[in-house]
Amino acid sequence: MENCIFCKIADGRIKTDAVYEDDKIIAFKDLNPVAPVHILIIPKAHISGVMALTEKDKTLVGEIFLVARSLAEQFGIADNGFRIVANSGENAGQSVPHLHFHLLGGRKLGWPPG
Ligand code: DGP
Repeated sequence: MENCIFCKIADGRIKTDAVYEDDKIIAFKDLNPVAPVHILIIPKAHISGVMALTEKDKTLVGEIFLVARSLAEQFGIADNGFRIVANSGENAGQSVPHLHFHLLGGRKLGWPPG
């Protein structure tokens, strides 16, 4: 996608310090962190959000969760707990229309979310 900010990060048009990368997935620190650990995990291919997922994405989503699990260990938040969040649509505050999963940890996270 020509003007998608996360596509630009995924294909290197915008430089980012990736904390994980393979041929299908990239993870990088959120620009506006809301927790001591706040990482975004995204598919490199453009998928606009959760509601655009199809059967063919089942393996990809599973792989994203395994990346999240691994990053939780790497960033030292596995033991105390963390949250994985995918905002979908306006009411959830999705601001970037490219599927992304927030990995949040390093502090007590309130529930329910605001
Ligand atoms: P959401 O509200 O779920 O759509 O979250 C989008 C997140 O993306 C938000 O926390 C800020 C982050 N973000 C937006 N643009 C950039 C960027 O260019 N670089 C990085 N690292 N994060 C970004």
